[in-house]
Amino acid sequence: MNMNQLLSSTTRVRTPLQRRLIVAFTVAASLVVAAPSEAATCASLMSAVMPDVRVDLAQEVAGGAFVPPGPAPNAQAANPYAGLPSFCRVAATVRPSSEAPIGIEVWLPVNGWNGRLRGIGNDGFYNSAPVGFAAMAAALRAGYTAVASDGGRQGDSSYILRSTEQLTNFAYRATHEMTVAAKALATAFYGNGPKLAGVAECGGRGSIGLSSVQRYPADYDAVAVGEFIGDSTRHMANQWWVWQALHLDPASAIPPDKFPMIQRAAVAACDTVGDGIKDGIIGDPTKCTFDPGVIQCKAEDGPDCLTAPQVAAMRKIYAGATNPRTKARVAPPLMRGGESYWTPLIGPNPNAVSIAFFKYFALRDANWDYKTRPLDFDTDIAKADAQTAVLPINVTNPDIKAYVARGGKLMLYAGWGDPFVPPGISVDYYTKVVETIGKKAAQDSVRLFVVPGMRNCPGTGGADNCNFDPMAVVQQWKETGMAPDAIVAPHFQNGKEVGTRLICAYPKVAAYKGSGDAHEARNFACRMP
Ligand SMILES: [Ca+2]
Repeated sequence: MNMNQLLSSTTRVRTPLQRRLIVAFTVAASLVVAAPSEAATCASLMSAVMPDVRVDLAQEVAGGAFVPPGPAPNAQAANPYAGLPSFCRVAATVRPSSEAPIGIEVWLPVNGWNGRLRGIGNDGFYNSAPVGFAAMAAALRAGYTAVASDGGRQGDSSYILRSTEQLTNFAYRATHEMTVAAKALATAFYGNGPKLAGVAECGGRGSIGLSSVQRYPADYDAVAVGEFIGDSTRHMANQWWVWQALHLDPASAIPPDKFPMIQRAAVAACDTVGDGIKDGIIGDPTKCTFDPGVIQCKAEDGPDCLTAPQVAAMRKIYAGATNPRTKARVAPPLMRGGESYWTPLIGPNPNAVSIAFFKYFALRDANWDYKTRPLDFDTDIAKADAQTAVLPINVTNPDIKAYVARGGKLMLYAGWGDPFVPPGISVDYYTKVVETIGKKAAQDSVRLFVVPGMRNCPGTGGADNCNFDPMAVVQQWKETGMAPDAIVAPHFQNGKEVGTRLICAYPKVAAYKGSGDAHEARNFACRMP
């Protein structure tokens, strides 16, 4: 297939970003390999002097020789370190405060550095997590100098009650410190610093991109954040809203095997909404008003219908978390058309992270028991909003003027099918950013892509997915100056490639042109809804 044919005729230059990804903007990709001027040896980085930083290890690792600390990986699993190119490994400890050290790792390719730095996030929102070695290995393999941290906090979420310093580390300081150190080490090792610093993370790790953009605008130049975890209060509130709608009254519980049936009914009602074609995907679920009353059981309960209390629960979930006193919206809802993805949220027990969030971050009450005192969507949300422990974790500041003024690019993306974080949270943040920095600056520097049918992060797995590389998209944008207004990505269903999809920058929606194969992106155009 000629991928160039997939782009609209208005696109001037068509160059694949990677094997099968095309972005609808002009690209002039050239891989510039940094030419070291006064390079240092790896071992000499042991004596690198940086404020509050102690270098613990600076060692060249031969190609294929890296073995991560800890127990040996499962022999059956793919080894992410197999055949890794040789690199200079630096491990260091940053001590911005005596009680909360931050462990960092910086991996610098010995040969073939692409001249760029890639920051890797940490998974320790709930329980502390080690440095993400596998993600570092993937970045190194692609030619980047990679940097990651251990988050600078220890143990489970109860640390919030004990250590403001650790919270500060995890919320933003660890990312900033590791980035400053990595740039200094790259400059020392290669003789010149990175020409571009990028972050592309999906899910919990994505907060490193947003904390940098909002608080340290000079740290990164190209940031892609998927499945916005930047407003934990809203996204955790929605998880409680869903759970309480289904489980406060046992009659409301809906067996998991009914959710695919609910999704089929929603898609049948709204398949042509937004995209104008019956292809099993709701193109614009914000315009879908499917009411679950149409699948209410006429007589007895059965696998293909919902009881009256189950219908009421679904109506609540679709409406979204609401303050019972003021009727104001607390959080955006999960969207129609993604119900079969909701399995992690609908079971008998609430998500452990949502328990930890309200117990430790928001209510600061280690004894809070949701079984005896359900979450109150008036007073408890007010408490969360006033809770200073939550504020640094919630990276919701829409004022990113300093970041865009120095040329930084921000790409946000989400899936309309996301069961964990309502995609409306990304839409809300994007909308506030545009209002705050102005349409012109946003047009130059910010994009949001919300992918129909996608669960949360791009890839090849799941019932429906699009496989695009956000790092490649935002990096090309920064390096060429041409903003991506659409992405053409390989489309996967149940792990099988079925064609290509056009993904439009919000608020535009990919609409079928009226003829041709619905599995081909070229038969769609981006239109205002
Ligand atoms: Ca459709």
